Amino acid sequence: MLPYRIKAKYKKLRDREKKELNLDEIKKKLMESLGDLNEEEAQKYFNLLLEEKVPPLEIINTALKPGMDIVGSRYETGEYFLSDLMLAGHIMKGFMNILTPMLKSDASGPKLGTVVIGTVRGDMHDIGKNLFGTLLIGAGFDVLDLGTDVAPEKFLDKVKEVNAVALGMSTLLSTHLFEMKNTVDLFKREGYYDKVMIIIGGRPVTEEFAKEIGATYGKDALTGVKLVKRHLGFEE
Ligand code: B12
Repeated sequence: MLPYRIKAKYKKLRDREKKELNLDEIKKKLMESLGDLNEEEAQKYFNLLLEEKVPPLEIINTALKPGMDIVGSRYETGEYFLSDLMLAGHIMKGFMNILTPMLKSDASGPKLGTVVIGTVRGDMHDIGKNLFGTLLIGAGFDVLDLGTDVAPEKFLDKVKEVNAVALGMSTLLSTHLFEMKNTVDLFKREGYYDKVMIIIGGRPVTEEFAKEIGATYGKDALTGVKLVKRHLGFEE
């Protein structure tokens, strides 16, 4: 517990900052401090946005994801190392833990079916995939999340087992796009391709690639959920 005097001083500082910065500036500060891996600053601006009731998806799309893109670019140019990617993942997960319950909150009403999701074999990135799963739950789906590093056979087995209405695959590694094709090809070989919608997403995935392998392309998690709903006849 912070002593009262320190708490009051901190609150005064925050109030001053709130008055001096508009919402767009606070989002930019959050993006930059995440890009700089300055956890304390990032936490401060994140809290300000929550206090201002900025919707969780807006915080993700306009501040957190762009902040992670800065980290990615700095890694690419050699300014950051693997340990920095790990720290970025850790900070981002902390924020997602706070936002996830808010994104799930309107998950009442009838269930729309089960969607199996996972990150392809060899890939450990899961933040975007988890966001997709959370938004699916918020939209009324049951989600079976197979986690990361998922082999094509496991995707197929689970889709069969739970009679899934859709399969969502994620990868952030351009070197692992082929695992998406492997999975779709397995579904085709096993006669399961026409029984389930297959949607793919992640940084290196393009509309063209999705078309080429015979899957639906979700450019982001929210668009992906809308496409699944539309495919099943639930979306306007
Ligand atoms: C954090 C991070 C990590 C963390 C991941 C932590 C975790 N638990 O996920 C760790 C440290 C583990 C990591 C490791 C590595 N990483 Co990394 N990582 C990142 C970083 C900085 C951020 C990723 C992120 O979480 N973004 C935020 C989320 C919200 O965005 P997102 O996942 O893209 O999701 C959005 C969309 O893509 C979409 N989406 C995602 N999945 C799906 C699925 C569906 C169905 C739908 C509809 C939508 C959808 O929805 C979201 C938006 O709404 C990126 C850089 C970047 N610009 O993305 C590099 C990046 C992806 N990593 C990269 C690399 C090279 C690696 C390593 C190989 C490094 C190494 N030398 O070991 C390893 C790979 C380990 C492995 N086998 O997987 C490269 C990949 C380059 C390439 N050729 O593809 C990137 C692009 C960095 C760079 N610019 O060089 N990484």
